[in-house]
Amino acid sequence: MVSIEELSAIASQVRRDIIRMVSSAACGHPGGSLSSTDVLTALFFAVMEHNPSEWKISTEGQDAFVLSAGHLAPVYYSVLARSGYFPVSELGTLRQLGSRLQGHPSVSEGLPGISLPSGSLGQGLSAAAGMALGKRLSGDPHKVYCLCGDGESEEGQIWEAGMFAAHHKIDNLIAFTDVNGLQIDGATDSVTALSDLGEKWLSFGWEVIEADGHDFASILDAFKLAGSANGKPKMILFHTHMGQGVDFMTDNCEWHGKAPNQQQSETALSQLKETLGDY
Ligand SMILES: Cc1ncc(C[n+]2csc(CCOP(=O)(O)OP(=O)(O)O)c2C)c(N)n1
Ligand SMILES: [Mg+2]
Repeated sequence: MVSIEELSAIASQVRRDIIRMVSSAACGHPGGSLSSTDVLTALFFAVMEHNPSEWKISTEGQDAFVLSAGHLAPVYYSVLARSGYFPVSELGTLRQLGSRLQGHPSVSEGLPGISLPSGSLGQGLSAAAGMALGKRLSGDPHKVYCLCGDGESEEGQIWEAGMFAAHHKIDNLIAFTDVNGLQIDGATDSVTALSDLGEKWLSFGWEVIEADGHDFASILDAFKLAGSANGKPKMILFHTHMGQGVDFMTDNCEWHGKAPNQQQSETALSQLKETLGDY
């Protein structure tokens, strides 16, 4: 079992990866990648049943993960590489022509660990619901995890998936939302208010769990609670801060989709401990 100290060390390295990748690509999405780092680190290193060396695109026989908020590709690529899906050195190719690490996850390049392309917001949760139903129908007892953004939850298709999953009692679907309160254009409340997101999911027939997305004990408890087969799909609302770990990016939506320059990158890296070695 991975300890909370180990998870925190991995998360620090993942945050360094994100800064270095986005900075060398000179574009990309650091803000939401940093807000969802602790949750994805816990998921990939302490929660999901997965075996990178035996992974196949069908995800058969393993838990599956879908990044519905596809712009969070940097954190996704880092946790995949650090889990052993592909060489960590490949992180340096983010957004380069011909790279397997496109700006948004793509399956055509054959990057291990990615079973679904995403980036057009709202679609991933529908696909995850279908994948979870498929696992149930084929007798695969594994779960499907899906990360949504709170700004992404302003998309209508999210709620269509919500109705579908509740109707079909897809209880092996564990969705979670990075509730950082911000999106590309500012506060989610000022763009299209989500009001009480927990009440909304409850009214759609989902089990709702709320947790602190920067506290590993709270994150692990939430995933454990979400593991029960009670006939309901699960939505965990992880309360987070955009840009977490880097002081000048924290709670600032300017960093939703902008790369730090060299000096900003050095400042950011000086605030994040190197724990597993840079790529
Ligand atoms: C269908 C669709 N509409 C618009 C966009 C452009 N877009 C990319 S990210 C984003 C905001 C997403 O907000 P959130 O999910 O909260 O992510 P965060 O800013 O927290 O990283 C938007 C509008 C898109 N990718 N897909
Ligand atoms: Mg957001």
